Amino acid sequence: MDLAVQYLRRKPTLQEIETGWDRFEKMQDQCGFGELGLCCRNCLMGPCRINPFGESPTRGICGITADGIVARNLCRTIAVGAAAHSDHGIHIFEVLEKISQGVKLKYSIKSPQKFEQLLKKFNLNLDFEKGLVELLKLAHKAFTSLEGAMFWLEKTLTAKRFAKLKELNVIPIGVDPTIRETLHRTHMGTDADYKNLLLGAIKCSLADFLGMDIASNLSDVLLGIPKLKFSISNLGVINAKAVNIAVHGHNPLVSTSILEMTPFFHEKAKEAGAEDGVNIVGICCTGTELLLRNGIPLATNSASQEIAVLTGALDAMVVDVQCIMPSLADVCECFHTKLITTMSIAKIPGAMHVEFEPETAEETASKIIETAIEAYKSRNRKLVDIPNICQETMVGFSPEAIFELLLKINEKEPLKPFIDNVVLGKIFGIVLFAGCNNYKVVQDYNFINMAKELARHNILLVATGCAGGAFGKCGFLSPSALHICGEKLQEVLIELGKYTGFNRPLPPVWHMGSCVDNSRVIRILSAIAETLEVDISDLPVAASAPELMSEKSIAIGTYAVSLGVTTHIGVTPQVLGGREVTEVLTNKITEILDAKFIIETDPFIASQKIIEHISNKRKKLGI
Ligand code: SF4
Ligand code: MSK
Repeated sequence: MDLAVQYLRRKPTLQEIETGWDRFEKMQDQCGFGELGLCCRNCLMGPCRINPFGESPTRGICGITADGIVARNLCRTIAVGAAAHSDHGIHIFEVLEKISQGVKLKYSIKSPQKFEQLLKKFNLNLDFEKGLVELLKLAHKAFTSLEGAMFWLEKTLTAKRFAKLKELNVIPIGVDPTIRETLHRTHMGTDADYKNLLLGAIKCSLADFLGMDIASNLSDVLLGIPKLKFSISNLGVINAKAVNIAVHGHNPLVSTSILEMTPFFHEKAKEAGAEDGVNIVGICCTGTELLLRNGIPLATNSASQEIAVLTGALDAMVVDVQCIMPSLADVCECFHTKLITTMSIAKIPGAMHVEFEPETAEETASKIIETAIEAYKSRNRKLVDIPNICQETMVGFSPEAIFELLLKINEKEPLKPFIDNVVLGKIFGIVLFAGCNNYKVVQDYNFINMAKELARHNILLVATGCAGGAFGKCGFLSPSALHICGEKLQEVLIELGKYTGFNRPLPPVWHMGSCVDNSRVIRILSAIAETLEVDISDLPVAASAPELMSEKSIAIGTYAVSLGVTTHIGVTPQVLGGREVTEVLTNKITEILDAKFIIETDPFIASQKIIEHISNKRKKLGI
C-alpha cells in the first residue's frame, strides 16, 4: 500500500536484492501443521504432529491431545512476548536504579510530573530521593512477587476487573515467576488440560501487561511524557544532504543518547560533505519512542525495514532489540550502510557490534555517529534514490496529553466532555490498533481499510507500534485526514483541536506510543470505566491487530481480552488445530472475561464485526 515501498521494491536495478517479500514467496507453501499449531517438539521423542482431519495420529507420543498441544504452544508464545516486554522494562528500571544509587550517568529524570504522579498513585508521600527508591522497590516487587503484582494491578485496573481476575485466580505471581511458571507448565508431562493451560495463558498475558505498564511508566519518568507535536513519516524523511542514521528496535536508551549527542557532530558531518549535518530517523518502536517524545521523523514500519536501506542514503542502521530482521546485514552489504548492533543479547552475523552500557552511553553514541560519518564518505551518490514521499504526522497522545487537553474544556471533570460525546454517539466507539506488519497481508492494507471503515462510522481510532507507523505513512495521523471520519466525529475532532494551540483539528488516529505503551490505552479505558462505575468490558471499545506478526502481539491481544477488550486478529493465529481451544478463545471465553477474540482476515468483514460489537455494547449501556 505504501507508494515509497512499492517504488523501491519495483526498481529494476534493485531486483537482485532479496527482501522479506521474496523470502515469503520462497517459503510457500508453509507447513499446514505449523499453521494450525499442531506440531510439538517440547521433548526429544518428538517432533509430533497431529492429523488435523481427526485421523491417526490424534495424540502426541506422550499422549497429549491436539488441544493440549495448541494451548501449550500458545502459552509459550505468550511467555516469550511477556519476557521481551519485561526485559525492556528492566533495562529502564536499571538506569533509574543507578540514578537512585547516585551513579553518575548521562541520564536524568526528565519528567518530575510523571514521577510525582506515580508516587501519588502508589501512596508514597516521600521526598524525591526516598520516593525514587520506594517506587523502584514497588516495581521490583511487581516483577518478582504476587504481593507486588497485586498491588500494582489493583492500583491500575478497574475495581471490577481486578476482582474478576482475582476470582479466576489468574493474578500473576510477579512478572518473572509467572513467565517461569508458564514455561514450566508447558514442559513435557506437566499441564495437559487445555482449559487449565488457557488460564495459564491469561495469567501470563497479565504478567505481560504488568511488565509493559512498568516499562511504559518508568520510560516516561526517565525520558519524558510524550506531548502533542507534529513531525513527518515515510521514507522521504531520509535526507540526501545529510548523514542519515536510522534507529530501529525497541530500547529508547540507545537511540535517545544518539539523539542527544547528534548536535555535537553536525559540524563534523558538514566537513565530510553532508551540508545538512546528521539526520536521525526512526524505524519500528525505537523510532516511535523518538517520534512521540522528540518529534524525530519515522522512516518506516516493520515489513519495510530493509527497504529503508534501498534508498542508498542510510549511512548507519543502529539496532537494539526485537523485530530486527537478520537479513538487514545482507541488504546493508549491498550499500555502504553500516549495520550496528548495540545489545549483548541481539547480535547479527555481518554487523558491527558496539556494546551499549548506560555508564558509557555518551561514548557509545559518539562512536556510532562517527562510524556513520565515516560510512557517509563512501556513499555511492549514483545509488541514492529517496522517494519524495512523506506525510505530516501529529503524535504524542499520551494519557497525560489527552487529560491536559480535556482539562482546558472542563477543569473539574476532564473526562466529562469526552464521555458526553460517546453518550451522544458523536464518538460511536473507540478502537485500538496495535501490532505489526506481516508478509501474509499486503503491507498496511488491513490497517488502512479498517481505519477508513471504522472512522466513517464515527469510531475514534488510537494506535501504537507499527500500526501507528502504518497510519503515519499513509497520512491518517494528520489533521488533513479528517475527511475519512464521519461528520459527527469530525465535529468532535475540530472542537478538541481548538484547545491544542495548533489551530488544527485532531487527526482521526491518535498515536499513543510503542508496543509497551499499549498499557497507556488500558489506563485511559480504566479511567473512563471507573468514572462511569462500569468495567472496561462494558465500554463501546475494541482492539485490533490486523497484521500481527510477533509473539509480543499475541501476548498483548491476550491481555486485552483478559482485561475486557474484545480483540480482532487479522492473521490466522496458529491455534485452529485445537477445536476446543479455538471455540474457547472466540466464544466461550466471554463467559468468564466478558470479551473474546474475533479472528477475521478480511478487513471489511472485520470492521463490520467490530461495529456490531460496539453497537451491542452501546445498547447494553442504554446509549
Ligand atoms: Fe511429542 Fe509429547 Fe514430546 Fe510434544 S511432549 S514432542 S507431543 S512426546
Ligand atoms: S515493532 S512488535 S513489529 S508492532 Fe514494536 Fe512493530 Fe510488532 Fe515489532
